[in-house]
Amino acid sequence: MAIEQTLILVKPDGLIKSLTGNVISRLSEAKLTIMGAKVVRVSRELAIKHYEHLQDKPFFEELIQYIMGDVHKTYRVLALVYQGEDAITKIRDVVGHTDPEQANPVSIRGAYGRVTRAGVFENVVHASSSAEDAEKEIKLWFMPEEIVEDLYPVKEITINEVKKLVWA
Ligand code: DAT
Ligand code: MG
Repeated sequence: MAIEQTLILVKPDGLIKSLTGNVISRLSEAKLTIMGAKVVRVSRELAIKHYEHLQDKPFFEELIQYIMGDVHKTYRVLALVYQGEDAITKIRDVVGHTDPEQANPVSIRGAYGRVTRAGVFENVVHASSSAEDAEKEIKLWFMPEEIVEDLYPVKEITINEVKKLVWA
């Protein structure tokens, strides 16, 4: 068994239903270590990159609108990085099947997810499905400084004349 990292997103349906605490409690059953956490307003660009592999699916546009928060009018997701032995499988077990109707009722998606009449899986959470996906997704959602340890190799760059917001 290898030490793995995994990206978990509590999607907008999870936030609007106030399920964040429940989800984190359930994730803690996997006995992993939390490495990063933040609330993100998802841009269309980020949504498309995250679901790149599904762009030919008929439900792609609905999926993008769902993760961006357009469906639930709540424009935020909670992004979490966990690390530990066999992290990807352990988290996927707690999270459950992609389709909430097929998910084990005691899994997060089985307990809290639903399928809309239009056939969209509102399944509350995302969890990485392989080590390759996890690396791609963690690098997409987090900067190195937002994670408590360098999970992947980093490099230092110097950026000149970059505009940045600071507190006024
Ligand atoms: P997972 O989120 O379990 O890794 P996935 O990567 O195949 O599943 O798909 C990403 C999301 O797309 C999934 O959480 C919900 C949606 N989705 C997948 N298959 C679907 C389908 N057949 N109908 C509707 N939504 C689907
Ligand atoms: Mg997936």
